[in-house]
Amino acid sequence: MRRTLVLLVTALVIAGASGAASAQEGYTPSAENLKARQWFQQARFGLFIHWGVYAVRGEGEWVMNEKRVTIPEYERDLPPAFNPVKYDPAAWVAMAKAAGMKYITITSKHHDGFAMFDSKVSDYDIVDRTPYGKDVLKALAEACRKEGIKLFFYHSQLDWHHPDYFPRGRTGLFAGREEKGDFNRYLDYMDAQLRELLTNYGEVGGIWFDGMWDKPQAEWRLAKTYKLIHDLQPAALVGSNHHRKPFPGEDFQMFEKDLPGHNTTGFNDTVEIGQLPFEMCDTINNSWGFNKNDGSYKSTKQIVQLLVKAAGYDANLLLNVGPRPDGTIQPEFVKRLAEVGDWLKANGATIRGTRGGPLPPRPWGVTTQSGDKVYVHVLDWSDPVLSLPKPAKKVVSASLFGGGKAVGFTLDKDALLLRLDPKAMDAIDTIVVLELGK
Ligand code: FHN
Repeated sequence: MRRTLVLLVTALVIAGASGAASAQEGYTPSAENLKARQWFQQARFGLFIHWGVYAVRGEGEWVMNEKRVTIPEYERDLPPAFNPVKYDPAAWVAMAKAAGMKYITITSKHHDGFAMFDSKVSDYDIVDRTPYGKDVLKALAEACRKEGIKLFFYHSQLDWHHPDYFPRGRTGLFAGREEKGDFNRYLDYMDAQLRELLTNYGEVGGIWFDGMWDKPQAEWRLAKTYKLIHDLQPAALVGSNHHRKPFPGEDFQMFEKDLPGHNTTGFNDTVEIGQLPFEMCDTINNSWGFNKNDGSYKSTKQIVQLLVKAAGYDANLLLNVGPRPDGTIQPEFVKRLAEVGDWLKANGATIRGTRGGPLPPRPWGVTTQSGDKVYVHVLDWSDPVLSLPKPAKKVVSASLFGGGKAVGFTLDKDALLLRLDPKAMDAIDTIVVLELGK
């Protein structure tokens, strides 16, 4: 699956960029939007939630395309079986908060085209087609508002269900749709659902688009869609997972499964780094949607180090869970999020509210900074001396974060040498605080 996805996305992205042509040229972010971008950069950590009727199959969110399930089969088998009676949005929000997260990004509609909210422009939604019959996004929005957690909506531009998503892209070719349709009618439908999301759920943190890579040649009318969002909610941040340089009208840049500028996935090779706030998204196991067969969980140490590295790259980490069809979140995810939360309770000041740098990321770790403090995050180093380029400002003191134990240091012509006591090294992240003077 992953290899096909990588090849697919790469091929698509390389296939050229007409989408860019229709971006929001001349877009000037509003004062509210710039303020929201600052908040976003300070937040550093969010919860990604891939939830939909595909959870019923427990084979991830691409099951319709991978198992070549036709629309009639999908409609017959999944929505009628989706009844999350144990869904407790307050518990989800409490879990995110305890993990030290400041926002939640949930799938309002994924590639299968099924709306996880009460849409008036389609009955292919959770209220009209499931025994559960309630708007799970409405309940989550309320729970978030109560706890001061911002809510973002992931929205798939790619749609394997809508008849007017035509000409088809490279996916959704086994859904059994007729070879005809009007793409602009599909985009009208998409804009209508976006209007519902930005009108009926209170303040929305932003829209997380995905799927443009399915038809990069297409005329996506981005200017119209982005303007709609900025007009309805000026502070809402628009981002699109198109794996290219941000288009005018976008307010943040995301990187899927890679730190900014890296390309371990194969589909981040066309990404150009822009000037917008960064966000990296990743899974705890290897799946976005609930996958009962996927036990390849990252350790809590790996997750914390990912969060720290992301901060060192001046990026947020949006960490994913795929809830089960009954509405619960599997214990392997809950346990790791709680442990990350414990780590952040002790060390959050070295991540949240900081910017990446001043030193670019290194093989041994990263730095984050806030005011005259620089946090040196030693993630992978065992020698007693660590050499860093000499900071521009004078180093007044060096000490271990949390305990304040002094760390010996020497400044020579162009290097700062930190003397690290192996006994004081932390298994996850040894944080040396440098106080900088004038
Ligand atoms: O196809 C999607 C996938 O299902 C998931 O939503 C990820 C999340 O970033 N994005 C796409 C793959 O690039």
